[in-house]
Amino acid sequence: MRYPHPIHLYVTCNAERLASSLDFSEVISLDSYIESVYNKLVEKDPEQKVFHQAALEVLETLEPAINKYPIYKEKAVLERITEPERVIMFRVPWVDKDGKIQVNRGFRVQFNSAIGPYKGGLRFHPTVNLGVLKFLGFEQIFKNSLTGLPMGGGKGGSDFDPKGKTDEEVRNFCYSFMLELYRHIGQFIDVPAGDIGVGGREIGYLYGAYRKATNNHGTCVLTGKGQGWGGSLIRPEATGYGCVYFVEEMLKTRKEDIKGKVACISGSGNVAQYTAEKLLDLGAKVIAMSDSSGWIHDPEGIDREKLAWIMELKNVRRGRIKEYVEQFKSATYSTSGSPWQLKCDLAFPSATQNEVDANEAKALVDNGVIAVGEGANMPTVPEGIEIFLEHNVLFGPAKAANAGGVSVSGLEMAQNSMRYFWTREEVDRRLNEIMVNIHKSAYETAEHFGKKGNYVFGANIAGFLKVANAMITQGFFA
Ligand code: NDP
Ligand code: 2IT
Repeated sequence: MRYPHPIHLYVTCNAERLASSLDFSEVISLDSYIESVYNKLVEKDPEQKVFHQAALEVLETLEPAINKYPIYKEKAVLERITEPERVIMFRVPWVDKDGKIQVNRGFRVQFNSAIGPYKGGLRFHPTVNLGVLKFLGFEQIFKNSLTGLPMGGGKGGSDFDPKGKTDEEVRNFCYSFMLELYRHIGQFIDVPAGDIGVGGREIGYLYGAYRKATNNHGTCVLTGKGQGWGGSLIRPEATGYGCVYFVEEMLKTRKEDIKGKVACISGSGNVAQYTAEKLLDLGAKVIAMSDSSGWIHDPEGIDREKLAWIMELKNVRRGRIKEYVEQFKSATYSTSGSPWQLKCDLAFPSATQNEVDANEAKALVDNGVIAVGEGANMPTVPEGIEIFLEHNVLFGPAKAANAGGVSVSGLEMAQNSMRYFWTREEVDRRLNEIMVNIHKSAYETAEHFGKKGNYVFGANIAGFLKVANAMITQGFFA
């Protein structure tokens, strides 16, 4: 069976190069049932390329499970799991600083609620469209299942660009966005959180708008809330810390640890910052970070003081990473290439999808990379993943490696339901335990199906089976 395989989905630090293209020159084999499911997705929405990429990656790896257990085919599980339960799309009018009315598009993709209320972040970025949010919502189904917590998969956001906007403009936008979204969410329905462009500031405005619209705290209608009004300790840190915990577990399988390793990170947002912090805690040296304009290389290492400076730059002043080289003379800044050309032991792509292309994966391998932890969602192109796996690199796929963020969101929901809170140490201990369990489950599932060490395979199948079984038990209409 010959099959189109998306390759060359090439993106670097430049957002404009995000536009992906399909190259049908390369073909792979797929089971005919899986192929027909995939073909229908492409036929139905030919422009949703990143969604096709995410779906194909999962569908390919499910083949042994589908062949072993015919019930999944009989009950049309693949056809159902690739179709969102509901998509909400809405107009978001808001007033800019000049008093002019602007209109953006808002979305919430409620993908799958078989094991719990829809759960997943909101992304505010000019590249957001339905295809991007379907890819992210689809990934979230399996990621949330892996956490072991009762959360379904969803994702939302807008093509609104918070970059360069005043606080007042961001607040106006968030208020208008929530004035529609509030009817569709709730602690037992759908619980959004942050993602690219949505951090503590945006969650604050969204929560304020929710309260104003409903006269209700909603118990836990959003996660990533501030401390003192229902937020969980460690939620800001959780995705980065969790990704490092996952890589630590992968390293243990080779009797290695983080201490003394050299690490490159892409991005300088929430995930990247706390990946760097935990790497420093565990004795690694971080030599590179980036933003969508370029990247910095600091061969002396980004230490705690420098990281604190980056956090202030990005979270308070909202400046560009290139300012780092004016402050710290040991570093260089570049707008071409990427951190992946540097020699490092550990790589943490933590910016956006398709940011590690095949050449960059090859360069990392040639430079001796030992482990890759995907902090971002789907940051490595399919060809790049193949290169890592072929060369025996410990490759932690996003669904497993970055599940720490949504896990602590789940713990925030639990604390809100109890009307209580846990200490920093307690939440961090639980986060670590969840990441250790996700690693174990992905590792053992891959081994069970004869693919030892292939965490892509293990994470996809382990995440899928729990949701698929719930869908079958609840009947085809659910
Ligand atoms: P932030 O908005 O805090 O930071 C994003 C970082 O990535 C910034 O440095 C940004 O640069 C860079 N970036 C964004 N878009 C692009 C692009 N198109 N090309 C190159 N660089 C880009 O987001 P997060 O740190 O929260 O998210 C980063 C990744 O992690 C995303 O893939 C997200 O889906 C994923 N993730 C996030 C979780 C969370 O809890 N926040 C949980 C799990 C996964 P600039 O400032 O110049 O735009
Ligand atoms: O991609 C992700 O897992 C997130 N953006 C976090 C979602 C959440 O609900 O905390």
